[in-house]
Amino acid sequence: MAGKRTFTMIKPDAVQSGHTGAILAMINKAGFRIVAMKMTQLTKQKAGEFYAVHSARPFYGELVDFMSSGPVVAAILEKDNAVEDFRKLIGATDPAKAEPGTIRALYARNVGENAVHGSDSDENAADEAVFHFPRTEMF
Ligand code: DAT
Ligand code: MG
Repeated sequence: MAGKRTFTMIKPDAVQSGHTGAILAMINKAGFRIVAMKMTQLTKQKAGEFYAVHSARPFYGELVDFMSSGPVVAAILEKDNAVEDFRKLIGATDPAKAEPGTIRALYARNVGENAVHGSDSDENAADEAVFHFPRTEMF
């Protein structure tokens, strides 16, 4: 399955603003199949583990607080070249630098509250998928 799957979360800002449906429509229109999906709220502990790679960064505390501040929609997505194509669909981390028409250009508030997560490699996509979903909830 290398290259076929990525992991995403619609982040608390976008869920709270009512953008979940529009973002899922963009994901489907771009040709991704939903393999797993749920609405859930991360504990601070779980948000901290998910973003552990950023623990030395100055924004880590803010990131963990934000990601645990409200519900997210977590999903596994399938498509050829899923990781790279999804990163293109979401746009740059900072919405001010994101290509027009990307999910972040349309819906992100700022570099911290940026509407969606997308995995950055096949290996991380697989790790992030099993961090959130048991195999029995992947279809
Ligand atoms: P991405 O989400 O595009 O993969 P990343 O992995 O570099 O970006 O960072 C993870 C998250 O951390 C990002 O979505 C939002 C937050 N973040 C990154 N850079 C930031 C900054 N300069 N200030 C505040 N939050 C930041
Ligand atoms: Mg990243």
